Amino acid sequence: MSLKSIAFAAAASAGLLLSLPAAAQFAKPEDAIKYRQGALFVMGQHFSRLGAMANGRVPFDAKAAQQNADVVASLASLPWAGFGPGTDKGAPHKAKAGVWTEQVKFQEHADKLVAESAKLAAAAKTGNLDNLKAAFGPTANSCKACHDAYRDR
Ligand code: ASC
Repeated sequence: MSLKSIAFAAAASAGLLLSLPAAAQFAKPEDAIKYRQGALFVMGQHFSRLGAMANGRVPFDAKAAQQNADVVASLASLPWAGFGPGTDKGAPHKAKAGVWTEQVKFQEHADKLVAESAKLAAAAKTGNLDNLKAAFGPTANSCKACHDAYRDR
């Protein structure tokens, strides 16, 4: 295979992934539901560890903060593909119908988390607790705003 055709194949498969309906990336709706729940769960675990530092419940560890924030920022863009059409059923979950009826607003919440968690990771990289604290609140608010609007209690 020539370099050119490899590049073409790579671009084509990237384009295909982007253009496929999200549900089509999963074998079945249950997989999409588990995927988004898994990504959100792992993110929550690492975000809580940051919260413990930001709120003074555990001592600040700059390296751990950076690692946790990097995980959050890396995972922040993942869950949303798991909310594609047809993934409102197939396994137990707490997502409200608005996820599928207000896709633009839901996506805005997702984008907000991606943006805030990128700032959080940049803040953690400075190794300064005050920077971490300043970036933690807005990120937590983006979690909470979406949960309030789109997650059942
Ligand atoms: C967390 C976590 C969330 C958010 C949210 C912020 O640690 O798991 O969902 O923070 O509680 O308000």
